[in-house]
Amino acid sequence: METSWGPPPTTDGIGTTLERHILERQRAHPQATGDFTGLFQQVALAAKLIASRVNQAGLAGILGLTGAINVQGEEVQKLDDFANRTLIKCVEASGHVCVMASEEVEEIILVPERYPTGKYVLMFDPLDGSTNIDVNVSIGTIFSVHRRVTVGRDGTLADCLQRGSAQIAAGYVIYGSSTMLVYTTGDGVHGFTLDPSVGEFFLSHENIRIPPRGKTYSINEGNAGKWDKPVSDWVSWLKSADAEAGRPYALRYVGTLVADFHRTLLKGGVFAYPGDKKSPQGKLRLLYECAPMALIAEAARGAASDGKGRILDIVPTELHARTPLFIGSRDDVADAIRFMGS
Ligand code: FDP
Repeated sequence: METSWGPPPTTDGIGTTLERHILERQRAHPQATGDFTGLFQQVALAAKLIASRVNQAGLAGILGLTGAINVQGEEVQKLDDFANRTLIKCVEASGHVCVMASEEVEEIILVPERYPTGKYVLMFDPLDGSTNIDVNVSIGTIFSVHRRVTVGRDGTLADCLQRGSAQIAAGYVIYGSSTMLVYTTGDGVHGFTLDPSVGEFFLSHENIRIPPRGKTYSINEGNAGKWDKPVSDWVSWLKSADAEAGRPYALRYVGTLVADFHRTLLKGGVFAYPGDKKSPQGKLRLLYECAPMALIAEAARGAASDGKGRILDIVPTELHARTPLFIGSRDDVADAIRFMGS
């Protein structure tokens, strides 16, 4: 059965803003200081600033490259750079974090001396799907929040290298036909749609659950020549006809993780970026992409695996570590794991 989404009714008829939603949940924890709500407000502000820039991209002279090469060896787009600077600027002055890390920056990002530090660690992929920026296809921002594990003014690398299951929140923003922010604090996944006329995110997708099985698979088939046999066998199986089992699956691939994951979250199915002969660890980054999406997937009753075990159990050894990823509907991910183990 298809779920139809929309704002849930409120007693005052105003709608539930992102801030109100987080505040109400915080009140359930008497020890809460409001710090977490404060951090979220800054992330949401950055998302609105980025969304506004994305919407004007063709007009504002910010399409194209900066000329720089990032830590991943990729050409930096102007919008990538804008999104990265915006997130850092919005969050660093707020006093809620002790350290940050960005997919675009080689080392950890410390809070300048002029600002206080706080107990949280924020990691983010400021603009996911860079190759889709110039062609007006959905792009996104991904973020992950941990509690610090070190003491002292500044956070350290150890605060960033925590396993995914230690995340206290994760989310993403999709700049698509509308701008949406989806987040979890581990118990339930909630989606908010930006109303650009008021500049607020309103609850539109309450308690999202991934269907246990879907009808689509999402993978870059252009890499098929480099795949290992288990991946080739799995994809061939997904494409083989078995009407009773609902196969063949349809292929959907945007090439922006946020967009491919968002569709999978709402409709079910499986997204994969496996390792291959050239890149055994695949392409996607554990800390900025896979772990936050895995927290969301599991909180929505789906699953996320590297083909062997839970993504959330992986202990990162470096800031920019990569991992193979199979994510989405519980039964579809279980099928993938079965093939990977064969
Ligand atoms: P991009 O390089 O365009 O920023 O990790 C980045 C990412 O996009 C993901 O968003 C996306 O799922 C994947 O790479 C696409 O990679 P391919 O072009 O190799 O399919």
